[in-house]
Amino acid sequence: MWTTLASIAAGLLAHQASAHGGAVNYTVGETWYPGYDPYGDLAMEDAAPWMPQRKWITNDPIFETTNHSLSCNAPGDPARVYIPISAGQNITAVYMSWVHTVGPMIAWMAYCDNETNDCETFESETGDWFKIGQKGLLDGSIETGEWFQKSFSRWDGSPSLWSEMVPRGLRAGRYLVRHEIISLHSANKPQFYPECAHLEVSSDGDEYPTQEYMVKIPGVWNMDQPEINIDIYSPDVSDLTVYNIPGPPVWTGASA
Ligand SMILES: *[C@@H]1O[C@H](CO)[C@@H](O)[C@H](O)[C@H]1NC(C)=O
Ligand SMILES: *[C@@H]1O[C@H](CO)[C@@H](O)[C@H](O)[C@H]1NC(C)=O
Ligand SMILES: *[C@@H]1O[C@H](CO)[C@@H](O)[C@H](O)[C@H]1NC(C)=O
Ligand SMILES: *[C@@H]1O[C@H](CO)[C@@H](O)[C@H](O)[C@H]1NC(C)=O
Ligand SMILES: [Cu+2]
Repeated sequence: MWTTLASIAAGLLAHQASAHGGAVNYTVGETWYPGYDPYGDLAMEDAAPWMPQRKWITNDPIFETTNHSLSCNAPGDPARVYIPISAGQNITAVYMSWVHTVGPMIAWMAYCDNETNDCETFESETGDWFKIGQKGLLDGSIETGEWFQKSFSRWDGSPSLWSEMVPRGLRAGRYLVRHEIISLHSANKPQFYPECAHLEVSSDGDEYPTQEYMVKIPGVWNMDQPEINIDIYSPDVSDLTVYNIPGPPVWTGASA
């Protein structure tokens, strides 16, 4: 049912028309899992029994840190299957023609914490979200330096890949995974690009992060945070060579 690498490049090239972007596929090992294409056949995607991604219908960013769609985008309807993955494996999000260059990228997970551990009935806003990985400023200065957000993009429409590891010791169960790109090229007007998928994690581990790693989304970001409400062109910011990614520390598990 799932395709492998050979067939993908042509499909992604067709998507360059729209600006902004988002995660359209996931990979685990050699297996590709297609997600929503907001400019594709939404009726087909809504009916697709193989859909592992929560629904999103536009490439446009979310601008408000309090927006109720910040957790899993809009409209955020639940996925219908889980991507199988083992603790310690990488989940890779695939973007089409990502065009922005400045700002952090953060991968999050949240346990679908209800009676049946069922992500299909789980409201993403109620989740206890923890970071599993993040990528920021790799080299140079905030305004003109090399951010992962710039370097991961292939620019020619071929798949742009972003991998983070599901922490090795994480206990088994069904989780949401959330890939968030924050773009900071507009002064004091941050843009949030989140997409979520459903994961079925298998594991021999029994670890779970403590409260200091957990946040609600929305909730984690606000316009009092200097790393979020930032003017990258202002003289006291543009030449800085350190950008501290805000939010809780990344949880890698005790056996990382
Ligand atoms: C990637 O996702 C797009 C958009 O949903 C889809 O058209 C394409 O077939 C997917 N590619 C693979 C290899 O799954
Ligand atoms: C939240 O973001 C969505 C998607 O961009 C947008 O359609 C909606 O108007 C926003 N809601 C509020 C309250 O700003
Ligand atoms: C799962 O949790 C959500 C709250 O996030 C709740 O609305 C839903 O009814 C729960 N489903 C089950 C089966 O417990
Ligand atoms: C898995 O993800 C980590 C974190 O980004 C990365 O350092 C590592 O190279 C990835 N491994 C593979 C095999 O992709
Ligand atoms: Cu954009």
